[in-house]
Amino acid sequence: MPHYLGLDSSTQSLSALLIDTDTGKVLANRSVNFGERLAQYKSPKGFLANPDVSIKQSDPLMWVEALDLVLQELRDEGVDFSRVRGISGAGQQHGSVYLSKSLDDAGQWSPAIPLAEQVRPLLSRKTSPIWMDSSTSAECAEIASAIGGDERLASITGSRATLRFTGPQIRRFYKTSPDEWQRTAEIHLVSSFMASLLVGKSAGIDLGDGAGMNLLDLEKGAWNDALLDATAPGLRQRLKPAVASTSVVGEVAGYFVKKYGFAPGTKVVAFTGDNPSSLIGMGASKPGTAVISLGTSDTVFTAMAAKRTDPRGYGSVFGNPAGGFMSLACFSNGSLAREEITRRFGLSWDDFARAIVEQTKPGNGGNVLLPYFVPEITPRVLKASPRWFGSDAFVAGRDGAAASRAVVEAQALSMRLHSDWIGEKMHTILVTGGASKNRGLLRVLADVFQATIMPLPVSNASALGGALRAAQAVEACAWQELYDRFAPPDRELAVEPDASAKPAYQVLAATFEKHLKEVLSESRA
Ligand code: XUL
Repeated sequence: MPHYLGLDSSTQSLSALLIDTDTGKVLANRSVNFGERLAQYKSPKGFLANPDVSIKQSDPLMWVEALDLVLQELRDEGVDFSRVRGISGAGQQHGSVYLSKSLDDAGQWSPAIPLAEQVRPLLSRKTSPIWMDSSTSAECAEIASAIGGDERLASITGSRATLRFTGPQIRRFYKTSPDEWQRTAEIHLVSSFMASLLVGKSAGIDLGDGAGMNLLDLEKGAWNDALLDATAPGLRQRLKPAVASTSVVGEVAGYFVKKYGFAPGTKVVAFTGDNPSSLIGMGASKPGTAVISLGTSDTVFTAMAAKRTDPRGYGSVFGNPAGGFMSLACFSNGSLAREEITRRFGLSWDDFARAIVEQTKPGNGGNVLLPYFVPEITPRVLKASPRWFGSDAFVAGRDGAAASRAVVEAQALSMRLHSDWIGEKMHTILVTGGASKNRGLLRVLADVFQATIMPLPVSNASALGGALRAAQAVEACAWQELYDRFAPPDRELAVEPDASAKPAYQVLAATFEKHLKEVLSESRA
């Protein structure tokens, strides 16, 4: 009975999911929430406080400690790791980890000492910039100009110079911390860092997540020399060659064999980004099915038949771990914005859903919210600037029901508007993530997209994607076989669109876009 382990190191938690490929069962599914379980890192939402709101960084040791913690908990729960044949996983995209020594030269981890204590002296930079960071406007402009403009950059890497992407982040580090830069021997993404911990040596960045760096030539599947030079001198020596997402990057390190009982020789498959991993976990790696992932950030993505780039410049193209490419649009005001509304109005998630389904109607009586409680990625809004338009009670913050519908309608309209470049009508949309069980949200998505919305029964698609990727690489089986067993959409949970909502959303979309234009021109001014 072969077991496979999938891990997902995301913004707010580390999840682990164990599958049995014979029975098609998920055997264990556990998460360690950083804010709750590792409060000593002072990162209640997964990142450190900073007086400059554009700076969002995390302590990478928090991710290391969470790995020990989740494995410990699974072992205590009775998981027999000796039956695991392969491990893979994912990390929040774009975040980077800086080491003073290549992990190839760091020696073996000692099982007698917690892993975080052994990694601590290897960090050349104490904190990791993460995807929520928006402090790299100057670096984006410099990189784009050095390469001949944003269009050219997008044609090579699939994305324009993007604030949260790793290349601009690396350039900022090189410019602002030259001494630490000199001490840096190796740079990892969160994904390749987690894989490296597991194998006890340096694991390559995979083509799926590597595409989120503004450094990878997508067609060639290799780092682009001109971009490495435009980003920071000596960057090539600090990056291992990128690897295919299906590569085995090594065998599990002795630390995990001795401490948790993994079998020696257990294979570790390259880790990828959480969105590419969810594409697999949702069984959506063939073009034709779109996915909406509702998490700290909301994302809309789909496997692409051919590479295309977003003319508005917000969307990205990443590698599809099953081969080819995928599109992605990322919205930073996802669950953070929804939580802000429930907090302000003292609503439970049930109240929030009821407000949408029972107390308000499509179009929300003309009440519109621009839900930019934190700087927004899509479209680019550099300063938090929520705006309320509509009735006096709504604008004065006295109508919790309208506010609940307004945040979700704005998110859905923005997702629809900013994923039109993908060029395919979305008839069926799979939904995953923490909020994917909320019937209020699902109703609005179905009506705005006029599509069937299908939640996936397993809530952690990214960790599941890791387990499926490990199984596919080790057993060389067909993706579809795995999807049939582990990712069959549950048609009973499907939410069908209500055609009578269409006119209300035509009107609301026009109002939303008008207000959005005003905010964007202010943000640029
Ligand atoms: C995608 C992105 C986010 C993170 C969240 O480009 O920045 O979705 O991957 O973990």
